Amino acid sequence: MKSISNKLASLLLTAGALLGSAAHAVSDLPGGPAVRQLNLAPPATRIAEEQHFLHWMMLIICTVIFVAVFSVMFYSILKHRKSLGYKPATFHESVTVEIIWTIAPFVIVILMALPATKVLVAQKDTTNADLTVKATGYQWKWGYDYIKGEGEGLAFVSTLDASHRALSDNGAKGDIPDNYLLKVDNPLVVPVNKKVRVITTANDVIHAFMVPAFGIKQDAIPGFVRDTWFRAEKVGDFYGQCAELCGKEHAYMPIHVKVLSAEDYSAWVNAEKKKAAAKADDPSKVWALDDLSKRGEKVYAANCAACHQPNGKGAGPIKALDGSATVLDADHARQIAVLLNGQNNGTMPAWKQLSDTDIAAVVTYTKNSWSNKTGQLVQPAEVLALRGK
Ligand code: HEC
Ligand SMILES: [Cu+2]
Repeated sequence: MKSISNKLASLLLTAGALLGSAAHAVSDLPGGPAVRQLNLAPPATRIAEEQHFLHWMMLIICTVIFVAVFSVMFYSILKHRKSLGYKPATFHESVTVEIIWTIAPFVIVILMALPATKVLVAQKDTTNADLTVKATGYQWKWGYDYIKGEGEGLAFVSTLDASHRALSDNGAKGDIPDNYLLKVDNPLVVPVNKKVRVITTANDVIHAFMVPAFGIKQDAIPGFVRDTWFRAEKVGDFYGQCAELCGKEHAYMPIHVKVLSAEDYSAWVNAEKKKAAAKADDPSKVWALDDLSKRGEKVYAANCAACHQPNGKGAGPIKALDGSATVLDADHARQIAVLLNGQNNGTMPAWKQLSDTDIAAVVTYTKNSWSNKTGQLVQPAEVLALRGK
């Protein structure tokens, strides 16, 4: 008896946790999801506002029609049923009725289609953008390239925060931050009140770029470019996610857009430009083994450890790097080629978006870690020479 009631209690607790009322209270995330959110995300752009209006207008029209039609139907069925002795009318082809049931829906459809078309056309108008950013979907992260406008030339990759990933791997036990699985290392930063065109594409499979508060959702398709736009009307942080099932880590490629005032945005651009200049690696630089391996450790932790494990042992179909013949091979080209092109139809993804130095660093690191003690040093120039081959 006791154990049954215990089980029941834990079941109720689990149900409570699912509803969000467990001990670890999660609060609304401004610009992101709210606890027990029912409505669309609070709009931060005109387009999103208009989508709200359309949504509610259509819902109200449909509800009114639903109630009206079903009231008449049930009333007729009940009042005119055979058991009350009702004698049915037996007319055919009432022109009046036919005209009414043609005209009325037609007018309703037009009333709904006109404002919807207006918003749809506005959504698709990506001309005259102040800033153009390319968003590239990767399994499983987003790459952002500032193509045109203030910040042109900036490019970075935006990945889920490792601590959130670890929390998820542990079954989300403990304190859950409000931005759970939405925190990234490098958010997409844009200026407020400027038209931002987002060009979407992908590197491997179809992803989709979605930010509900902006009212945008656009597929990112390998080999194609699509675009969408937004003009954020308030500064703040806004969140979205990849919205196209893109593989097993689909839930781990969030989108964080940071909207800054014009001055803050300029300051951010300047700081990023300085950082990029400082970081810009000269692929002809000749590195020492220790320095490059240290750098490679970071590259490995950020990009490889999720699959190959921090101990290099891999898991299941993910081959171990510890002791791998490819990694141990004295011919550096063999492992560099795996990194540049991927392996086994992309189950090992290509890493050509990493810099020559990062690839050289991670290759050097794997060649000198765990039981791999090759002493081999791979210089960035070797990677550069093999690119595009
Ligand atoms: C999405 C998971 C994933 C990530 C991330 C990943 N790999 Fe792999 N990797 C694989 C899989 C799966 C294979 C095995 C492919 C096959 O079946 O041949 C593999 C194979 C390899 C191989 C060839 C091993 C051999 O013996 O054939 C090397 C080298 C390698 N990965 C290095 C890396 C490095 C370095 C990184 C980080 C930059 C990395 N991988 C990131 C999944 C991944
Ligand atoms: Cu995706």
